[in-house]
Amino acid sequence: MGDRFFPNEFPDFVAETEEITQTATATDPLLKLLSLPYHKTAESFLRRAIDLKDKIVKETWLRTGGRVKDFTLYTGSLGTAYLLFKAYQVTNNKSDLNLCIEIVRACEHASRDSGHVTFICGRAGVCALGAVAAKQAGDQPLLNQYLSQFKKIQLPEGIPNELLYGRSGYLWACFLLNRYIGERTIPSSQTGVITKRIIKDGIQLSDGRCPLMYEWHGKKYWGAAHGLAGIMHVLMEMELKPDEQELVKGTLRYMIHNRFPSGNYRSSEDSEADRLVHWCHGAPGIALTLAKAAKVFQDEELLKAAGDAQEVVWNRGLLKRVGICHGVSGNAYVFLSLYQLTDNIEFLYRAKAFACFLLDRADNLTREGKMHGGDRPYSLFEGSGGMASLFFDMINPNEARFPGYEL
Ligand code: GSH
Repeated sequence: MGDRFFPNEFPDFVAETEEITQTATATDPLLKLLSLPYHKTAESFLRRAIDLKDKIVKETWLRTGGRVKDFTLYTGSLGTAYLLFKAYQVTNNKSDLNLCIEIVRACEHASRDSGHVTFICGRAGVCALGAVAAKQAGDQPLLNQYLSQFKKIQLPEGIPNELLYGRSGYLWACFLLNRYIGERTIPSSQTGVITKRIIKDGIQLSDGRCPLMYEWHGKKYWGAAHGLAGIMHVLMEMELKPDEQELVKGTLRYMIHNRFPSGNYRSSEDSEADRLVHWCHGAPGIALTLAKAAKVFQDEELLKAAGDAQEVVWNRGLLKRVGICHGVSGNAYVFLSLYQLTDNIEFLYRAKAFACFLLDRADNLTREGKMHGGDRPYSLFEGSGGMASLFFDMINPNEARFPGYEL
C-alpha cells in the first residue's frame, strides 16, 4: 500500500462561510462537506455513526447468535457494547443501552478465566463498563453485582505496568468507576498502592536520564499502548505528591527533549525509525498525554509540546487505516483533545477534516484496497467501531473522549 499515510492536502484552516461552500461545491465533495456549517456536517456524522453501529451489531452480535469468542474492548464484543453505550449517550435511545447491557453480560461469562485484568484487554473493562451501564439503566442489583466482581479481580504479581495488559490499564478502570459511579467507589488507599508500585518499578528501571522507565516484552516503549505515554496518562489521574509529580513531568520532558527532529516520537527507547504516527506508537498517543499534562500541571512547555505533536499528526496522520489504535479515527481525537484544552476553533476544524475524510473516502478507498479496514474490521480499536465512535463524538466535540484513554 506504499506510504503509510495519504498526503494531507487540506487547507490548514478554512472558516465556515457561504463563499467557501459555493467555491467548494464546484470542485471537491470532500471540501464541500468540510466547509458546511458544523451542525450540517454533524447531521451526516450522526447518520453514518448510527448506520455503522447497526452494521457492527449485526456482524459481531446478531450474526454470531450472541456468542462471544473475543470479549475484549480492543478487538472483541466489549468494543461493540462500548459503542452502544456511546450511541446511547448521544441519542438517548434506550434499546442501545439495553443491548449494551446484554452484550456485557455475555462478555462477563467469556472473561471469567481470562487472566487479563485491564480495561482495554481484560476483565476490568467488562466489570467496569457493566457497572457504568447498569447505573445508567438504574439497575442497582446489577450495578452491585459488577462492582463485587470488579473487586474480586486480583493483579498477578508479575504483570507489567503498561496500559493494555498491565497495572495502569487496571487503574484506568478504577478511575472510570470513580468518575461514573462515585468518587470513592474504588478507594484511594487501593489505587494508591498500585500507583506507588508503578512509580517504584519506574524508578528501578531508570538509568538516571529519564526519571521513570518501564519495559514490556523486553522493550522500553514510549507510546500510549505499551509505554511511557500510557502509564503517565494514568498516573496523572491520581493525586500525586510533589516529588511524584516531578517524576511524571521529568519523564515527559525527557521524551520531549529526545523526540525526533521531525517532531515525532520514537516507539521505544532504542528505535531510530521515524515511521509510526499512531495512537499506540508515536506522536498521537503522546499528544493526548501532553495535552492532559498541560492541563494538570498548568505548564507552558507541555502545552507547546502538545501543539507540536498535534502538528505531526496533522501532517502525517491521515493513515491508510480507519481505526483508533493505528488509524485516522484515533488521530482525529488528538485535535478534539487540543480543542477542548485551548478552545481554539482551528483544532476543531482539523478534527472535522479528518472525520470528513473518513466519511467521504474511507468506504471507497477500502473497497479499492488503498486503505485497510482492519484485521478485525468491526472492532473498536482496529476497525470501523473506532470510526463510528469518532462520528458519535463529533456531535458534541466538547464531550469527546478517546475510548479507554481519556476519562
Ligand atoms: N492487525 C492490525 C490491524 O488489522 O489493524 C495491524 C497491526 C498494527 O498496525 N499494529 C500496530 C503497529 O504499530 C501496533 S498495535 N504495528 C507496527 C508497524 O506497523 O510497524
